[in-house]
Amino acid sequence: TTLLPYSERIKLHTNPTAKKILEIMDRKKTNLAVSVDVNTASEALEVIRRVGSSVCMVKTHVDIFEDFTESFVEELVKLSKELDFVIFEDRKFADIGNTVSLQYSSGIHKIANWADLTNAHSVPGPGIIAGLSKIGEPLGRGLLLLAEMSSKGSLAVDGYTEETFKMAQEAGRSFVIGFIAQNRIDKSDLIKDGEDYLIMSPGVGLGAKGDSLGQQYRTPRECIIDSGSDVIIVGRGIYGIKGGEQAVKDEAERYRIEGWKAYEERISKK
Ligand code: UP6
Repeated sequence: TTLLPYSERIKLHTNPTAKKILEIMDRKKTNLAVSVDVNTASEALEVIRRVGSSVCMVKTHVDIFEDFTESFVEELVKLSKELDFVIFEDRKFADIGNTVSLQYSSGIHKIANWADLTNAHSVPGPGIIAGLSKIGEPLGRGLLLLAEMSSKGSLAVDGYTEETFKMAQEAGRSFVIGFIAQNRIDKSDLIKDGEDYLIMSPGVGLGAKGDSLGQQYRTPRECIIDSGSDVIIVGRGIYGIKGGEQAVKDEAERYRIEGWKAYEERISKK
């Protein structure tokens, strides 16, 4: 389905979050997600106000914030409505079903209450999907499985990636809507008629090729055209840009335009 426009893939999904993501992408002409990995919730909100109109999704790691409160969540949800984006908490759950259902619904963060989308490692087996879906599916939330990672030396390759795809396929698409991956892992010989998955790729940058801790960057074009990703996820490349408020806003627009041009080129190959 990589050659289909996002708008034509909406009907291939039943999950409300998957539909919403594709609708926003089509409406705002953006396949950009910004990852706001800053130290405080207040800084994160400032970044979001600057980049919100350029993105389909804002990705958070709320366990990084020193000042997480319920009012952060209220403001984030308000901005998501005003600026029209989906909220993705990059929690990377990785435990047995019972534990993850508690981690997802409870604690300080109560992720299921406000995050449209979250993600999980497949390493514990299908119980992790069952545990999370018990909480998230009735709320219309979506889940991505991590099938590959952007970091050097990742063990999520080959058989692990293939088994992760199969695990998602067996769970059905009412809750699992896609993958964090570096490639189009839903290969044509595996995918069934009418099935569609969203592939979201972190490790995207127009400048540096990596960092000192194993991160590896590819350009938006490499992700979208060469690898067939649907959504590019950019963190430091956008919020870390020097030059103040306007520079962050401009950089988000630059990535949006790059990502959208690549997508238009991809679908024109039909
Ligand atoms: N992330 C990756 N690679 C993965 C999965 N997730 O980088 O395979 C997340 C990181 C970070 C963001 O946790 O929040 O994507 C990338 O940030 P960066 O653009 O600043 O490197």
